Amino acid sequence: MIEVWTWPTPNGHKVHIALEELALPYTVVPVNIGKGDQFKPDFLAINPNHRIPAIVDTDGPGGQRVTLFESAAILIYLSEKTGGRLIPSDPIDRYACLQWMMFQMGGVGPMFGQYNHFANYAVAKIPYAIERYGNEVKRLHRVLDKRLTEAEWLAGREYSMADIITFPWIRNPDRRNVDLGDYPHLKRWHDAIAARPAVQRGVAVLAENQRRGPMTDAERDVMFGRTQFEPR
Ligand SMILES: N[C@@H](CCC(=O)N[C@@H](CS)C(=O)NCC(=O)O)C(=O)O
Repeated sequence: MIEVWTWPTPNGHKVHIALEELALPYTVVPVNIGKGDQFKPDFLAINPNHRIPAIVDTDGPGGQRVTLFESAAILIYLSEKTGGRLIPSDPIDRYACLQWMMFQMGGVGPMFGQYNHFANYAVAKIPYAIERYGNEVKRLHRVLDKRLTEAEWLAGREYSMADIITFPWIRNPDRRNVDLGDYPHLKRWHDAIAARPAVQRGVAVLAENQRRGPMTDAERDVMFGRTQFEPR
């Protein structure tokens, strides 16, 4: 059985969606990152980087217990656990899939996250930072839109982990001040993924805990304060 230590954020949703698409049984361990659960010893034992998502598979390779953090590593693991599903077997498409997964991990996630921080969470509004990351958000949308003019899916011909890892960052475009109508190919891709029943189940995991309204001072302190630099 796979335990998913998670919270309803884009990085958490990637793993929920992949598990649903693969129809793998799993249990959810909520890690309330606004309350500081990511700093608790049981979670730090799985992820010393104190970020969700992480998994524990009690039935890993050779029946061994496996723990994993970093969402891309988790998605590759889940694919391999199921005989390579959701990562194309054709070598060209396979490398395209890995390439776009890295693009999400190195570009989309960090840049969108920084935009969100400076535009929505930071107490001090720093115009340079908001503009810098806002430009990056738009540039990355353009890169994805262009890719999707030449291929139906990010990896090429089939829906794959590259789409699953990117989709949670493209939904809710209002949070990034983005109009998906400006990126018609990306919108076509988004709408096709959003309609998948497994995706709908994945984004519903822990949805009742999703933040509504502005971040409280206590949450801000946990996420961006001293605790961030002095994990317990
Ligand atoms: N590169 C990591 C990023 C994980 C990440 O940033 N998770 C966020 C939620 S989306 C988190 O746990 N934040 C808690 C904190 O900042 O203390 C991954 O892809 O798994």
